Amino acid sequence: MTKSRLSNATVQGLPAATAVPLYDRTGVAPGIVHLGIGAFHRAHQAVYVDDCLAAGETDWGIVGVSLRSADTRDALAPQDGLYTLAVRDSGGESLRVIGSILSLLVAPDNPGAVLAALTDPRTRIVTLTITEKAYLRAVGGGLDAAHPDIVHDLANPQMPKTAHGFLAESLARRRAAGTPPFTVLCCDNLPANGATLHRLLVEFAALRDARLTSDARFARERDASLAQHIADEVAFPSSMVDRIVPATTDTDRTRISGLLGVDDAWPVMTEPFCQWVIEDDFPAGRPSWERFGVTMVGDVGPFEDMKLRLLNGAHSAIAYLGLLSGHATVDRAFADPAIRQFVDRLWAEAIPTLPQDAGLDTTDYTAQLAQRFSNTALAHRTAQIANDGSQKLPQRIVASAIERAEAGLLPEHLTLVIAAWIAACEARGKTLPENHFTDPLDAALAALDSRHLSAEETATAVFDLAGFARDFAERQTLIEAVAAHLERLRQGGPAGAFAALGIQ
Ligand code: CS2
Repeated sequence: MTKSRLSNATVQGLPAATAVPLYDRTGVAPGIVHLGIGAFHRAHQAVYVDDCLAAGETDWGIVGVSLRSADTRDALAPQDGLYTLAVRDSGGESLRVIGSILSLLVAPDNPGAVLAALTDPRTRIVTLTITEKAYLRAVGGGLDAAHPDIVHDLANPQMPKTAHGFLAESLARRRAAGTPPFTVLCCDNLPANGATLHRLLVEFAALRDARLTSDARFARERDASLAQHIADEVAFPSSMVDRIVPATTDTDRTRISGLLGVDDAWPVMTEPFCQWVIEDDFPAGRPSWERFGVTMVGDVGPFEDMKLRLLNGAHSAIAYLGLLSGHATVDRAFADPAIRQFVDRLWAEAIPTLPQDAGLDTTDYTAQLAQRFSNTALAHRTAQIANDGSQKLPQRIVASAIERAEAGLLPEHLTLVIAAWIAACEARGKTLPENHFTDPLDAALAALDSRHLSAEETATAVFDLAGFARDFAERQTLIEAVAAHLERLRQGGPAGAFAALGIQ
């Protein structure tokens, strides 16, 4: 017999051990539109919002938007947006059904519905987790104006595909209607993420202004510069988000549905740890997140740097060195004594690049990270973290390497992570499955690989392609260090590279 589905109708009948929304979901109004409704959002921001809704702040329900695939909408719409959050560690698993997602939209199916949600006066905050590559930055850091999706969105402002296109069009419509702008809250792992998105969106809006000025169909907008409006009147607080969220597997789905007694097509797995630090700049109002563990601050920079450089930097190291050493999950890679020792040394190299006067406790932080990476109940796949290295390494690894080199020190461990990324890319289709992980630079990387270049030629070409250390005077020193590691990885694998660092 097929089980019934998790939904408003079945949620109150779940086993008592599962926490469920106790507030009246029909009384919740949408106040937040979230772009990028993947597992991370559902294990993090949506949970804090669920807490606020349960406390009676009923104006902040979430409209979830996928910019690409219909998968999440197809899984959750039949469940009235409900899904199970499974918090797992060696002590067991606790289940909670989250009710904060009121509806789901798929941008390619219906861009008009997404624009309608964004222009709804009740929408006062737009949050984003669209992954690093969806910000469409060129190698120099500015907007990639030649990207086909940007070209498309400039030519078709009312049928956008990108986050930039949706934000610009909806902010233009709100201004035309006299509706105050929403606050844009970036929740991706980018440095100064709010300021970065602000800068990119102003660039996009300037291109759009220029385009509309020359197009008779949009004469109405001629006098009003959207770029200026976004630059002056829209708030883009930065935020640091942190929770480890491995991709859900079919085994997870079966186990959770068994525990619930009803089917949940897309439960989300996560760890007990959860952190959100947000710059407090919300002119249109916000939920009282601070009541539920969110830290509201004036400057999120130090927290962001510590997280990107210590957590995410180590994650990338574990992913690439783990893959090259045959470890499928973070906990197994981290239990490998050589990788463990390497990560300690990587932290020691990166920590001096963090602000010394911001009250960061890096000893406590790294001890906590070591515990989190050892969580055997998560089975966080190294291949998942390995995706999009060209977009992730600049803020996780290259930025620290540049600062160490500026201080006159050779960042031997940081540069090994870059070499391990290159070697792991080269291993695909050989010792690793062909598409074990992917990268926006895959076509160019495959072309490089087919030329069988020396380690130094490869490192130089990869730095050029990815724009690593582009404006750094001592870029060549970093390239040579990466090349030396890459040569050893090619010859002797991770053991060879570790031996040169005195790691057994
Ligand atoms: C990971 C992050 O996949 C990755 O690149 O490093 O998703 C990481 O798990 C989160 O940032 C943790 O907050």
